[in-house]
Amino acid sequence: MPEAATHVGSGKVRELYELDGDRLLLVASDRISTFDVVLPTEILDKGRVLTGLAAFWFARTRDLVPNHLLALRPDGRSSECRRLGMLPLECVVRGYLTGSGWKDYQATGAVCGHVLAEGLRDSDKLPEPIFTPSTKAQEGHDENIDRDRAAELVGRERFDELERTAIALYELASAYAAERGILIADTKFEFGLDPEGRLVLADEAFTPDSSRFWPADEYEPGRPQPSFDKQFVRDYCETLGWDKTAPGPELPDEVVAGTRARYVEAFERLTGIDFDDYLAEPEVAFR
Ligand code: PZK
Repeated sequence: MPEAATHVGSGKVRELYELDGDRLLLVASDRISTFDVVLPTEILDKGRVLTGLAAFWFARTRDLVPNHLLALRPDGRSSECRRLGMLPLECVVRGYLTGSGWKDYQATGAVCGHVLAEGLRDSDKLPEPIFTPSTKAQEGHDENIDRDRAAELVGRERFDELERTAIALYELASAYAAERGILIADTKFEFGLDPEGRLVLADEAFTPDSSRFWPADEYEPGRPQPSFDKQFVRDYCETLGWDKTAPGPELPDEVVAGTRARYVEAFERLTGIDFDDYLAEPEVAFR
């Protein structure tokens, strides 16, 4: 890198650097997490798949909401982004009932204040997608909150705008993905504000790390669904009797290869772009 970049943050598998006063560099590694633990074995090109997928969705949703992406770097895993004032909400949209939504529903019949019909099963499709914001936890899991609490954090008008925007994004992407054999069960967005106070989509969008991708041809409500991308890793880990605390296990070559193939398959199905073409010229792929 010609310019000096100060490290300003870490996600589980991504790093964030400051380029200058108004630009950040988001770098996606090939690390993979399962059961909330980052494993010691990397999945070759996973960071490039996720970076390319996010760039694809940013291009496809720019008429709905502006986003922070300025440019992809030639390495295919680094994105130059506009620096924003981030809003303190994880903006989750659920089209299917699973994960913490399923847990909350079983305990209370509701998710983040959305009272749902009785008798729903794990992984059932919801009649309408619901906006279920959570707060960013410093460590551990984000905490689901109800609409009033979320509106306190960002203001009522901004909350309404976030809800409308997040649902519209989900409807666009989930319909598109479903036609290509991938169900997006739920997804998480992060938004920020530009200096004029306009809402801007930040972070990543509709990647398998920010969303649950399910293979449509195996969808069967009433049980947990296989993960489109991580199921080989989970299945392998389940054979080990691993207690799911760090450090996680090394993955054998077949599991790495099968998992890489699933990431590449998701990329190609969703974008319609040959992954090798993306690798050759990342910045050209989505023009
Ligand atoms: C920002 N994060 C979380 C994500 C990390 C950390 N465009 C932006 N402007 C200002 N801040 C952020 C962003 C974005 N995106 C995002 N923390 C700050 C995060 C990924 C990796 F290390």
